[in-house]
Amino acid sequence: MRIKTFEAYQIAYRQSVEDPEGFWAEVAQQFQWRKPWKKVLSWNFNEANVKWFEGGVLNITENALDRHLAQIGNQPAIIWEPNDPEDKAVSISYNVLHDRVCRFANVLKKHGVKKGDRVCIYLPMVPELTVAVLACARIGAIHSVVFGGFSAKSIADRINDAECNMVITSDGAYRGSKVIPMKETVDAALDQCRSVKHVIVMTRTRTPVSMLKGRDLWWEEEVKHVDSVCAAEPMDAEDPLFILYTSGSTGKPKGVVHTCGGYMVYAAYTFANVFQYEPEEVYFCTADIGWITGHSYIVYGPLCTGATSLIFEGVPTYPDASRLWQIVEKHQVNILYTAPTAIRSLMSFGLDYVKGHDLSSLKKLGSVGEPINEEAWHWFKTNIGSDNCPLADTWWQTETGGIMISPLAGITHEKPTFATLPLPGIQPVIVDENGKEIEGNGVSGNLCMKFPWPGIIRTTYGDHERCKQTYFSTYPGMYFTGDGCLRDEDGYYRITGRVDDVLNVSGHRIGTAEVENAINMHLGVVESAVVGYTHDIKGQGIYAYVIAESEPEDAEMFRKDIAATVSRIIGPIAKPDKVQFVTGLPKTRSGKIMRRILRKISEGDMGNLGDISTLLDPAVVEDIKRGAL
Ligand code: 7RM
Repeated sequence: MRIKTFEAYQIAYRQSVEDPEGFWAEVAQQFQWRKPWKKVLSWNFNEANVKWFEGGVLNITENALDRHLAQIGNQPAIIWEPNDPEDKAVSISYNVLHDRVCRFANVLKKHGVKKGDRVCIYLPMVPELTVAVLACARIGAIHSVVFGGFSAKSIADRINDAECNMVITSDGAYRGSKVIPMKETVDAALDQCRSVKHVIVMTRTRTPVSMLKGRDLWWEEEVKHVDSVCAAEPMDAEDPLFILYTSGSTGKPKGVVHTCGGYMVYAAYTFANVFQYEPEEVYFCTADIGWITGHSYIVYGPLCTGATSLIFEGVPTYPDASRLWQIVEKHQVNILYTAPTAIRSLMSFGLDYVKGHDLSSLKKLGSVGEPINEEAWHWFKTNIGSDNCPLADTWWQTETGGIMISPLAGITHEKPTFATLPLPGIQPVIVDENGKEIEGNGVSGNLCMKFPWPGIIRTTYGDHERCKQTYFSTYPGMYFTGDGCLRDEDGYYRITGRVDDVLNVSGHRIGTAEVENAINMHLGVVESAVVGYTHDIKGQGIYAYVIAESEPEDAEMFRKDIAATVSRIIGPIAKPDKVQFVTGLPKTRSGKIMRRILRKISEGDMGNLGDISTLLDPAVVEDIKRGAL
């Protein structure tokens, strides 16, 4: 299962293409199953149907916890670094984590949560978040983690879509110098949710909260009164494990569903191989568990590998821009997995923040979330990795469950800005606009997958048709990623970014339609169009063109009101960076907004706007150009 040389990678890759079922069966055998599977794979991309390890029975927490207790029960499973560096870090062994997960699983059961029920988790980056996630998995409840930066309305939409009957949250959250009220936000969300029977509240900030009799429960109180034994629920390989909402080019975020067997195999296999994890290494992923990177590479992948996973509560710039390097030194971190936006931000503070920190424990680096530019790649490699750490630029998506295209650290030859080669089991194809495969090297186009892998999305919760439409209908017979890419002369892949209306702002995935809908909810807004533009630190910034009912008297104030509205409707991560008031939008005769033109203008690229012959009213474009920010 572990690949140690490039030749071994080539052999594994060939085998995975020639005999995918044989290949994945061998990988899956390394895990603990209650019952073996009957069929490794059945699939039909036209119907968006994929099943792995059918008939197999397992519980992922037995693989993440129980399986390790005899050998490494006393090894830290989690090291937790709090927001405030003066506060004490906490180390939680596999034994203790097992105990806490079982207890909390019993709390969930006691309050009526059953296999198949949906549980919404809205927590800061504290060990309890991992405990809550694993406790759900222990009893077969489907967790839906909502990132702590989302608004009450976003939480409500997600709770209602999945009809969650339980919410797990905290009184508040520490994030840098801020204290964020979490329970208050949940309370506001719950005004619009009827399915929720109980809310469990963990104490973090001692922020005053209103606890509703009969509904709300204190975490600390509840865990006192339960048993520490909780048998793991036997799960079919294709039973859902979790739902994670992610933005697309249209409509509200979709609930991406991953299932127990395939997801586990894929998350753990990719973790062990990409990072070449060795026993006792300390691994630090800076993502939030509210995103897929946190699910797969803070919780499930590392724990199913018996790794030590560091969880950081705060932000890289608090108390100052040296915080990550302090953490690396303090906990002797061996593997650091972070995002280009974090690297660019820390880069901008200068090397003084890096100097003076002993980073010699670092052995391997990783990057994820967006294309990494050449400057950031070299800065990370040289100044953080001292030019002797491999750097894995890992390309993947919420929908893929795990890393798809990436170097194996220290094994695959690297090229700056290239995600390099597909992992074993992954069969990428590049297609043109007509869906025709472009073969050979030195080509570019849209990135698709022509064969399933165990971590592939199974459905979008409650709406399978949407899953089919979004991922399997653009290019029939293939999974469409939404990304553009090129394959160079050596067959190496470089992902160039989204080709649809999805933005990537500081590694956060945001749909332009979502932001437009939020802006349009503001009083006095007639219509809006949102595009992404190149931003030095965030990767992309949000540029909104807004038609106001009447010319705003105080444009600056109106901009702030719009930002506040977006914050309220989606969350602060979706606030537009620029708002330009316009009198019209460039539309085709059939009424479609020509975003291509708006994108060019937002980049300051006014000269050549391309073909504008289908434009209804060219004068609109001249107006917008004149007012460009
Ligand atoms: C893991 C994650 C997915 C989108 C994806 C890409 C972009 C992610 C890279 C990347 C270039 C990378 N899941 N993306 N990693 N682009 N190189 N190494 O980010 O669902 O939130 O986003 O992110 O556009 O489609 S995600």
